[in-house]
Amino acid sequence: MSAGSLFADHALLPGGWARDVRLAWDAAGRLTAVQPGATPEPGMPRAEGPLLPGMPNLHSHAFQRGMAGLTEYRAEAQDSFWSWRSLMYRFALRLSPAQLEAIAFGLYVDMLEAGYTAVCEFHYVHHDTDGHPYADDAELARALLRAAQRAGIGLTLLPVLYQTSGFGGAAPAEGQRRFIRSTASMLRLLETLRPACEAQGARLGLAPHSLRAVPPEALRDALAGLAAQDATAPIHIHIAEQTKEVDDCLAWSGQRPVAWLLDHAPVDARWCLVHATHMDADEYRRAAATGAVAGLCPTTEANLGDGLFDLPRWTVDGGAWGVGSDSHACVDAAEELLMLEYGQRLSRRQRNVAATAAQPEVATALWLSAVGGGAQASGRALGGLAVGQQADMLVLDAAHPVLAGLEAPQMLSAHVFAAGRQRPLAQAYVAGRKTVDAGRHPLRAEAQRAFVQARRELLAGGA
Ligand code: NGQ
Ligand code: ZN
Repeated sequence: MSAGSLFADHALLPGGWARDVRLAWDAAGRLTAVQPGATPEPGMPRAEGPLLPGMPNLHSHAFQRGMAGLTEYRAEAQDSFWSWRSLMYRFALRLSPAQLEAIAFGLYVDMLEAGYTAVCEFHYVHHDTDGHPYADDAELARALLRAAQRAGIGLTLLPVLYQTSGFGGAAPAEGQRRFIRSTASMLRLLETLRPACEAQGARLGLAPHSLRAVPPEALRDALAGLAAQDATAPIHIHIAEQTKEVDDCLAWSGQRPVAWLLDHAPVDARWCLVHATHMDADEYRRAAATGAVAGLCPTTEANLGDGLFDLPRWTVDGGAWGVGSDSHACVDAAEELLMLEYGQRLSRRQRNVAATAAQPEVATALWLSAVGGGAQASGRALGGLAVGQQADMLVLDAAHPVLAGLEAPQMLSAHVFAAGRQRPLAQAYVAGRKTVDAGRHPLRAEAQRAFVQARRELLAGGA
């Protein structure tokens, strides 16, 4: 990596839009200067359009990209999240390490072209197809690390603890055999992965899959073990995605999942509550007050029929949130924000729900909040265009017909709300390094070939 600089006529800083911004970063890709109202130094590179902070993608199951679009048919009389999950398990059971790497590589290249400059990988397919550990227990995690490295995307790796098939210690199902590990083996896996993560600047955290999959003692022991290794590591959990999950948790404990978690775990700003979809008023208030990030995956939550998160109820108490592409039926940061805002509009019969008095431009408000929450959930310095943060940046294509002639905030607004399936993004930088130019990743063709080949193999081998 090498130090660099950029001048932007318009840049979206954490406090809002600024003009004539001079940015500089050091050899590690960390911003050392962000000066509005500056004059460009002679020969300084200029951004071709408005500069945005790159979006951290806070929730990904990379392998699911290989089955995107392939579950949109009637499999049961009344399809649901649970019938989708059966199809997904069948797919997960066939995956080889090489196929995972190819799918993840293709996905991460897509992400970089789609506005995501970092990803949190919630990684739970650990073992071989028989459910036995690979000779190298970290085999599949290493495939993800390599894929991220080759694509040039930032990574937070979250190995997933998975032990039971339901509340109350229900034994795992046969179809879950690749996910299961003891708490001790998880803590060893984290130790094994730490040097590889450090070598490529990836952050290592932990993801107890859900309260359905991790019994209370295991949750407690895993958190204690993690804290002994890294007391500030990010912790992600699927928490209340489906109403059945809420009902089952009530039947087991007398409490709803978010309330149970808040009473039994040290939830704080390290935590990301993924799919905190079903909360009562008390849970919204209490969970927001912990400083945890709500991990919202609007297109996946729509695709799977989860339900709607109540954004204003969360933000009124200062709740942090970010977005993830989760199952990757859609891979586009702007589209997640559009879906999030539209869900709120549909349920409230209002417009511009995420806008505030301080930030009336709704796309700007959405983008900044999602960057802040995504950075926090990533456990990395990705918090936007400010000194000390990593130089993860996007340049809007000001010449694109959807944007041409507009003011900078309108360009972002058009990008989120009016671009349809076009994508007016010109460049992406990760840690100051240009990874996308003219909307294209240099390894796009190679990545797409590998992805298509892996998917073809998986479908040919499929039941
Ligand atoms: C997952 N995905 O781990 O891939 C889950 C489904 C489950 C989402 N929740 C499996 N979107 O929750 O049991
Ligand atoms: Zn998930």
